[in-house]
Amino acid sequence: MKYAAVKKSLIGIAALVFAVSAYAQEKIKGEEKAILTDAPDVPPPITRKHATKVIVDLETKEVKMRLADGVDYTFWTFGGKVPGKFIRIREGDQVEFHLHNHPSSKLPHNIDLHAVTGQGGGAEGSFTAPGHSSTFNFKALNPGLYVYHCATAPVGMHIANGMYGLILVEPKEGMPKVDKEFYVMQSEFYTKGKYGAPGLQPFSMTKAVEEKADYVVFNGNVGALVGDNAIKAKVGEKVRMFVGNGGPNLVSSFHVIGEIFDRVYIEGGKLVNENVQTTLVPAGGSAIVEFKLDTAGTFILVDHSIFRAFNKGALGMLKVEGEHVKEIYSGKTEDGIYQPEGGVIQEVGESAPKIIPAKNIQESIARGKRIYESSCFACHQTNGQGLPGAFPPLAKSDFLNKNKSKSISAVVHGMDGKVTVNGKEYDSIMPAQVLTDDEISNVLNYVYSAWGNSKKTVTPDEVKAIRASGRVK
Ligand code: HEC
Ligand SMILES: [Cu+2]
Repeated sequence: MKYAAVKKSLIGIAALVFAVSAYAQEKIKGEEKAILTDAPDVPPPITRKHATKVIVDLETKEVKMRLADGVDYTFWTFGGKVPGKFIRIREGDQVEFHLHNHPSSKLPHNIDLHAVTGQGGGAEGSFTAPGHSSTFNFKALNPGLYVYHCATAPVGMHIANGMYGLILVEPKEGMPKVDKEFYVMQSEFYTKGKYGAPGLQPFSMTKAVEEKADYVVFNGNVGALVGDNAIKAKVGEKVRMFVGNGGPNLVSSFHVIGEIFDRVYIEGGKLVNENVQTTLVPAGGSAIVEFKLDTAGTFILVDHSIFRAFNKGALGMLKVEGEHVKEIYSGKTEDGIYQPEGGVIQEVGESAPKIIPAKNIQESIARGKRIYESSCFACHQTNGQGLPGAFPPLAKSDFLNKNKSKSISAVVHGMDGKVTVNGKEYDSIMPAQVLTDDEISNVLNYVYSAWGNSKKTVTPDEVKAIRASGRVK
């Protein structure tokens, strides 16, 4: 080899070695403050092509907030809400983390980020007394979606009270573009009283140890993603959900009714599975699910351990606007009566949750809306418009607006036989609704207040009387 050629190839090797080491230890360029968001919002995708120094400021705070209608809880939080703020950084970033513990806190707190490589995941570097701040640094070595949580003793209690959130470490090459991103985190609460028991509920250590959760919820409270709080998207859009599970105990069988996950980043890592119905999200773990919206509708997020969804709060909604593509899903095309055994009568459940009555009509209507959106909308449709030939409308229904006691009776005792609503005849069956007197008064107050109806009011006592007297003919 001639001298020049040797020199050239040596330069080549040196350049290669430099390139490889630069890849392993990407240079930190610049500095920025992390944008943090509350669920269900997610900070914007990272567009920079280099690693940087990211400054994260997170505050721990103990706050009294709503857990369910009529039920409050003293949550311990990262950033004032449950789940804690969503943090988004890039692989290779150098993070300067500041944990501030609000002076009003009764306890010290810290943070263990599963995205951290190092003892305790940041826990002992961040142990912070009330009214103090701690700083520690870490390098984001592995891309993925990670849970963070408080790890101050008793750890279980700090987590059970709401101290968890998600941190996304985007891979260097970024993530594929989608139209909407959402932050959904499941967790459970263990309270002294049963589900729905009113007032400020203290934490129950006994139930937590026995793993007997009273509440299993998405985003920190019952109804956080229901009705007006539902997450929204349009037909044709691609959505991505960053799903976490704070536990403290239960694993989640995360499922969206009426959708199939096109892609799931299993356990929030790199491996992608396709065409998944239900994905397991471990306590202290995550998953990223993606799907394209092919037709309009209300898609229900659940933990498919299904009593958690319908009896403990693990239910959310994704409302998709746009075209109902009949070829993909026709909706009901026909309804006939089928009654081989002469019909079924449903009994009112004895263990129906006890909730303190609404304080005023506004509160009753607000509660009623949530009941409507879980108990009635499947038949009477989202805006009370009904379904021709099958379910009569409640919007501007002459029957409803004229016959208060018959309407109460329909909900309490069920209804069947021929009925004419707004000039159209229906001959179908409405099953008795498994709801308490309070709940029925709330839902009817909502129905009467909505969609141009007559604004009649219904009290729990009126419902009680009709429950006692039997079906109103
Ligand atoms: C499983 C489907 C179904 C569910 C769920 C349901 N309904 Fe009905 N509802 C019907 C049908 C069917 C009729 C008409 C029955 C008939 O043909 O006799 C009806 C009739 C009614 C009527 C009287 C007719 C009218 O349109 O004004 C009212 C009021 C009513 N429902 C309210 C409710 C409320 C409030 C809820 C929720 C708490 C509810 N329904 C849940 C199917 C349902
Ligand atoms: Cu804590």
